[in-house]
Amino acid sequence: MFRKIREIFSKAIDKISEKMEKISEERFGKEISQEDISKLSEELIIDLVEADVAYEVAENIIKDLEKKIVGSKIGLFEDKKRFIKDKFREILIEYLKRGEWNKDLVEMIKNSSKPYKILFMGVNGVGKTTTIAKVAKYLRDRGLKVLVVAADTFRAGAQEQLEIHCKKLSIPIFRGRYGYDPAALVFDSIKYAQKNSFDVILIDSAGRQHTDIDLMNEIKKISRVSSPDLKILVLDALTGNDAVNQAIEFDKYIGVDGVILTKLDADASGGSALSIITTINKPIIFVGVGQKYDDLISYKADLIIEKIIE
Ligand SMILES: Nc1nc2c(ncn2[C@@H]2O[C@H](COP(=O)(O)OP(=O)(O)OP(=O)(O)O)[C@@H](O)[C@H]2O)c(=O)[nH]1
Ligand SMILES: [Mg+2]
Repeated sequence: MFRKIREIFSKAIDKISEKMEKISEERFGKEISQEDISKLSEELIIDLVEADVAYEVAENIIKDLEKKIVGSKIGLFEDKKRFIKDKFREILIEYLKRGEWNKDLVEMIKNSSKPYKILFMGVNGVGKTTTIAKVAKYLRDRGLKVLVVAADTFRAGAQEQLEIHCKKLSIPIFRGRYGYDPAALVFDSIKYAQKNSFDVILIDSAGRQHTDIDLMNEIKKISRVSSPDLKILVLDALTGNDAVNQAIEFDKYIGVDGVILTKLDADASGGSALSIITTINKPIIFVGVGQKYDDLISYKADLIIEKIIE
């Protein structure tokens, strides 16, 4: 997780602080100029882009760094490494905080009328079904009565896949026939949940490309019929910058309240995750960090920064 990005920042911190050490010795009491660091800045942008950070994100990070250090005077005895590290940390924390949700899902569900409805959507294979199983366990373990709704009536095996998860977790599932209108199935499931006083229903939907108008209209219909309390877009950290387009399109069609970013554990570089978090302009509710049910954590900027800056 974030291994490559961590190496890049660590190398950059070393190089920039060495340069500052030299400057403080050679030109004691002088300010750091743009010229002093422009070559190192360029190198860092290239390294970040090669590690899948979107160009604009890399450029913005560097610009912010330059703003913070150009013009500053570095004392001979000051700890330069500490100084640069702190600057990077300040910048990245500000970027990563943009993704924080700052809400308590369990409290939201408890304080809402029953059932609280959560719709999960996203492109094929991003991890919707697995994530639903994780969220179902998370909520059940916190005392809520959870119903999982298998509204993927399209892909062969989709219902059974979810059913296997639910069996393992002893969580009830609402199923339908393949080929059945998913919007109608969701409508039925809500009535069932009301009758049986479930606190929350988690609706799994079929994977769909954000460019497929028919399927986007279908999810729009599911959303209209069920009027979810929370619409979650599941994004795969490995998708790279296309995830940003997915977020824009799903938001345009259906509206996205929050994101779950999966497969952070499989993203050795971390560059694409960093770009996604800082550019989609949506809160990240959870991140997926593995294939086990407990591999789901609430997103916090502090948690990510620890992985990026040693
Ligand atoms: N390493 C890792 N793998 C994950 C994570 N989340 C999901 N996966 C894996 O990603 C693959 C696809 O997961 P699914 O849950 O079937 O994805 P989906 O979005 O429901 O797929 P469709 O219904 O076909 O669109 C599975 O092999 C999961 O185990 C994660 O956080 N980390
Ligand atoms: Mg699925």
